Amino acid sequence: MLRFPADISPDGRGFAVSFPDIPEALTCGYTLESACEMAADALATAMSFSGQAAGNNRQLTCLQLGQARRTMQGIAAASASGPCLMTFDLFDNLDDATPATPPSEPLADGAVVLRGIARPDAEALLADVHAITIAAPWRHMITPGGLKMSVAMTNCGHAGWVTDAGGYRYDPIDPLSGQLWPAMPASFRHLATTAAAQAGFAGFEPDACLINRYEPGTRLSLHQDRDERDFNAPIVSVSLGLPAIFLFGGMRRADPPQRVRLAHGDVVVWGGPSRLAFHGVAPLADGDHPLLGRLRINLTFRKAL
Ligand code: MD3
Ligand code: FE
Repeated sequence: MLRFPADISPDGRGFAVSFPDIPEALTCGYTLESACEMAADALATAMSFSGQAAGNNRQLTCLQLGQARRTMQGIAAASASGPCLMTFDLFDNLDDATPATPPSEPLADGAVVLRGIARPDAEALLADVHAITIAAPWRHMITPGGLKMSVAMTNCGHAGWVTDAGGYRYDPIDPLSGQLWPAMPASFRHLATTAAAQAGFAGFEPDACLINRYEPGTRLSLHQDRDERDFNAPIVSVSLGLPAIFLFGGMRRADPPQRVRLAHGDVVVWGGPSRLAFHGVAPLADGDHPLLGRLRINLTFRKAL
């Protein structure tokens, strides 16, 4: 029987979950449930991208993974609310326990996760994304260093974020079409302003939305968002489709990042001191989402101008 331990996270505020022999699957979460979900994702990623290098654990089937996640969620729901040290069996049958996902979690000073709040709007948002990509198609931009980004991007609003040999900037014109970027749909603006207000940023008026498309294996390396004029305005991010492990670092590139699972419908408001933190996205694990199949789409709302 495969066993794995749960422990108090290094910062003492949440939980850490690890698998024997799979160091990539060590994850921390604010709740045991989120730590377990992330561990299951990290395990899936390790299996998809690291082959069979490190032993039997990588040969778990997808079916077993689903079962593992349900079991871990069940244990999380059944456990006492305080941090505890424990070891449990991966395939214990605890499927009856229904975990309650907390509605919002403080991630860091100024950063708030609003779990699932975009779910009811997801279909409408995706229809709008589709319409935007007819006028402003997905493209893989080139970094100033000459590397092609693995994440495909487009924009809407009064300005779009672009990168090419000349550097990073916001441009009112899509360089691909020579036309203005498509207008920001009402569905986008409404979600962004509502989420910002819930997180304490009433009056946030985004003028730019960068739309990122991830396929399995694609990633966004650690960076800061510094191309906007006013760092006092927050950034609102909306995750749709396959879940991702978001890497949330500190003010220095070398600060070790927290791993935060962002799933379909999760909205995060990044303001205050977190606004200039280093952050990125770990290589996307493969999966099959009911609305988006093998894709993750992320919207980031910004006050750029
Ligand atoms: C924390 N996008 O587009 S969204 C980006 O999932 C970007 O596509 C990621 O980083 C994605 O620049 C992460 C979450 C996010 C966005 C902007 C931030 C977190 C942030 C800016 C400052 C701090
Ligand atoms: Fe960013």
